[in-house]
Amino acid sequence: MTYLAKPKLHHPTLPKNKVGYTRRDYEGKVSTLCAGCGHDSISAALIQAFWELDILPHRVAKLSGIGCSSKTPDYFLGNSHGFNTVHGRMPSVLTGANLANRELVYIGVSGDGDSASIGLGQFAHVMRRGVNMAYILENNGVYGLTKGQFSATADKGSKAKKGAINADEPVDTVSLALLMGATFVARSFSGDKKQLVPLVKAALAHPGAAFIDVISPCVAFNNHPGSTKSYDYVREHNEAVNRLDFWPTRDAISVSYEEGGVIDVPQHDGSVLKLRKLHADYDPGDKINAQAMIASANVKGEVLTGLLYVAPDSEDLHAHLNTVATPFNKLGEKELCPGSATLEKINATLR
Ligand SMILES: Cc1ncc(C[n+]2csc(CCOP(=O)(O)OP(=O)(O)O)c2C)c(N)n1
Ligand code: SF4
Ligand SMILES: [Mg+2]
Repeated sequence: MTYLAKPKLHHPTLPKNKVGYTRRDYEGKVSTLCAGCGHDSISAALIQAFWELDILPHRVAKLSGIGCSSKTPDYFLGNSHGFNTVHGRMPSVLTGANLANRELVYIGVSGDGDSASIGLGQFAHVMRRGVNMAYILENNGVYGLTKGQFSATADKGSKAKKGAINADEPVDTVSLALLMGATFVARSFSGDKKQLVPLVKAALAHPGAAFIDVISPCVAFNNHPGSTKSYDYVREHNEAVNRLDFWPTRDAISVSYEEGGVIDVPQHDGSVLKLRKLHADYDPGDKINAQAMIASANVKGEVLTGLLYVAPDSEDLHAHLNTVATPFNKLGEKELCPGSATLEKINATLR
C-alpha cells in the first residue's frame, strides 16, 4: 500500500514539543522498504530524536548516497531540506553545503556499500576533517538495493542466503572512524531504540564529525542463520559497554544514579552526556583502550555497542579553516566580491 499518501490531518490532542510541532510533523512519506527492514526502525529513531530535541524541521539538511538506506531520508523529516547525491558521495556534497551554511543541522545517511565500498575514501576524509554532522551508517552487510551481494562490512566466514561464504576481511567502520580522527564514535542496533535515540541526540549536539554505525538487518537478503548481521545474531552477541542519557542544556538533571556507575561527559555547549557504565573497564574518553576493546570484541564475534569514544574538546572544520560565520546566502555582493584591490592584497601574501 505504499502508493497511499499519509493523511495530512493530525488528531488535535497529539502532544507538541517546545517549538509547537507533533511527532508526526517530523515524519516523511510512507516507506517503500521491505516490511521488517532495520532501516525503517532507524528512521523512527531519527524522528523521535529530532522531535525530542525541539529542532525546527526547516533548519535541518539531510543528505544521502544511493541504496535502500540512502532512500530513507524520504521517509523522515518531510519538511526539511534533502539531497540524494551519487553513490558514495554524500560526504563531499554535505561538506560543501556545510561550508556554505553552518547554521543548518546536518545529517548524513549512508549504507555499508555506500560508505565502505565505493565511498570509503569520502567516509575517511569527512571523519578526519571534522565536518559538523551526524553520520548514520545503516549497516546490513549487503548491497540491499542491488539484491544482496556481500558488502565490504560482511564478516569473513559469514554465509550468503544461497550458501556462499564470504572470504574477504571486513572493513570495521567504527575502528576506521577512530583511526581517521572522528571525535564521536558509536555503534548501535536498529532493534534497540532505547539505545539509539539518545545516541542520535548526542551526535546531533556534538561539534564535529559524529559517527554512528547502526547494525540494521536486511530481511530480504541477510537475515538467515550464518549471517552475522541478522536480528538473531546481533541480539545474541550484543555487548553494550554503556547506556547514554543525553541532557540538553536547559533541562535540569533530576534522575539519581548509583555512585561510581556513571560517567559525566560535559559538552562545550553546556549539555551533559551521562553514561551508565555496563562494562567496568570501558572509558569512552580513552581512545587507545577503545580501539583495543573494539578489536578484541571483533575477534570474539561480539558486537560492541554504545558510545565507544567521545573527545571532550572537539572542534569542527569551520574552526580549523577559520571561515566566516555568516552563511553565503546572507552575505552581500560587497562581501562576496570585494574587488580587485583586495584580490591584489591576497595575491601579494601568496607570492
Ligand atoms: C556509481 C554507482 N555504482 C553502482 C551503483 C549500483 N548500486 C546502487 S545501490 C548499491 C549498493 C547499496 O548498498 P548499501 O549502501 O549497503 O545500501 P543498502 O541498499 O544495503 O541499504 C549499488 C552497488 C550505483 N547506483 N552507482
Ligand atoms: S532489500 Fe533489504 S535493505 Fe532493502 S528494503 Fe528490503 S530489507 Fe531493507
Ligand atoms: Mg547495505
